[in-house]
Amino acid sequence: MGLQLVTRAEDWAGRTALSDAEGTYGYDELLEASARGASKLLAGMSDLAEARVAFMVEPSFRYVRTQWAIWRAGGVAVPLCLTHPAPELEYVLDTTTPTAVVASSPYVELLAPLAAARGIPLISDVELEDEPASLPEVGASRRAMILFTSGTTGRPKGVVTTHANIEAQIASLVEAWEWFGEDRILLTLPLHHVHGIVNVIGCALWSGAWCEMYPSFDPVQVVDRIATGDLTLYMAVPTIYHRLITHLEDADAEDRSLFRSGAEVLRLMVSGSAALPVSVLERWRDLTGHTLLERYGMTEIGMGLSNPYRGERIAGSVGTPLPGVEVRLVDEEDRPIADGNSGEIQVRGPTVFLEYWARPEATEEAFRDDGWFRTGDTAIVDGGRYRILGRSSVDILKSGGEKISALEIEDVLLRHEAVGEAAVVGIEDEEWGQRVVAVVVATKPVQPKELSSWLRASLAPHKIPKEFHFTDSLPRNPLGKTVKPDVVQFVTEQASSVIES
Ligand code: MCA
Ligand code: AMP
Repeated sequence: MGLQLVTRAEDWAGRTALSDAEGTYGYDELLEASARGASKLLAGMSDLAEARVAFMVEPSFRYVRTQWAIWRAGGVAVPLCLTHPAPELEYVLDTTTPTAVVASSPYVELLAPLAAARGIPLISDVELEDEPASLPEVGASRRAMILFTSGTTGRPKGVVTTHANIEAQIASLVEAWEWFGEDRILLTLPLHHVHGIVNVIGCALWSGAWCEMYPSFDPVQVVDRIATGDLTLYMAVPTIYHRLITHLEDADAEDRSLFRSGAEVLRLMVSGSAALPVSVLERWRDLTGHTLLERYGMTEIGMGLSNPYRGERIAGSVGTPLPGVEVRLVDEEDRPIADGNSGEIQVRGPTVFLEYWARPEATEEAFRDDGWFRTGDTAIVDGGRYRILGRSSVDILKSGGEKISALEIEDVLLRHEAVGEAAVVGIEDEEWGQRVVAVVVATKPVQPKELSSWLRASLAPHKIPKEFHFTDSLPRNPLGKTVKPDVVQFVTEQASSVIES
């Protein structure tokens, strides 16, 4: 049957698929360019047979061409995070052992020595084309993509999804949110996460719609673009809506009114990847007339729960299971619990990922025998609708929609010669959801800036604590484990004497 995104695109010939800073591209151009890209990657072979291909390309037509080229050649797409420093990129390369790396010009300098050291050929994204060759038949059960996500133990895990998983994730959202060919969506999200890859681009291209791509989020650009009234859909994380609100509240009345008229044309605005504060939902409604549709998802499952497209959207609720997704709440013994009690969310169905890349024990640990995936999120069902209460681990933080492991940051901090003990916590924050904060017991004098630079050399910028606090000892339980809630309290009490990083 072949890849459904590709076969469906053949039906959309003549329609616009994508636009970016460099131009506007039809579905036929995407098909042609990705076939040529696949031929380049195949280099005379008949099938990449699930070989991994890593790529570092900004959100653009060139990104989608590369992704489709990898898929059409039978490879597994490994999109790299554009803000990762060398050590994080090396970790992904060493974990996934790609047979090729594709990079756009801003990233060649950083990637070239890393690829060369591993004997991996590096291909410039503009050179990803060759005379069209015969392309392999790629079955839906084959591995399609690896996305990295932080866990409670060790380094980030590679979440492997098959083409069937991705197709099920897209089909579920297309049905629930009534995507159609006349839709036009603005992408302002990074493309190494499900949110941007599946919910925005995947659904648009599946539906014959038009996706406009910006390389990154800029509130001025987004407000101006929405104000034109050309768009029908927008999707973002709560931090982005918070920033748009701040920008609009500072704008003059005429600009706000222009924006509102453009916003009224949109048929749907979605928020997800982190809890949407009720205040953001309400301020956005005042500014636009839109009640944001909040939904719940996870890299491992795609989207699981959603407020209704038609019908009442309830602030603080993430709604009901999406089409094709089974959801249940269980207690510590995995026994389903009765309505009105809180429990862990477990999810089952075709949208749920295949495995953690090269981590069989982690995969086994993540699933119950009967196929239920353990999300680690707790929720309560109220009148049939789910409300997220939190996560079972205090060491997993969410900042600006990015999942961050406190333990990963602590590990790097503890390698600094002046750090004796360290605890990283998430502090409730209006803009970021949770603000990453480090509490350190120093063995000799050290400035926050030095610790910040130390971390920055190894970790992505969003993982760098926004604040450092110093103390003589960390609160610990009788087993010697840091008591994180007490650390949070210490930070909150210290708020008046904050030392900015
Ligand atoms: C950037 N910074 C951050 C974050 N992003 N710090 C904490 N948390 C973040 N998420 C850092 C920058 O490196 C910079 O630090 C400083 O904060 C200010 O940067 P700024 O330019 O203001 O930030 P930005 O580049 O505009 O990014 C903010 C953002 C971005 C637009 C909110 O974080 C973003 O696009 N988030 C969405 C991520 C996403 O798609 N998540 C979905 C995953 P410095 O100057 O010191 O370097 S979850 C998912 O896919 C599941 C399935 C789901 O449910 O959706
Ligand atoms: P990620 O690992 O980046 O895929 O992030 C998935 C996690 O984000 C989930 O396990 C939840 O903890 C959180 N999340 C996603 N959507 C929501 C939401 N609407 N409300 C609260 N938390 C959410």
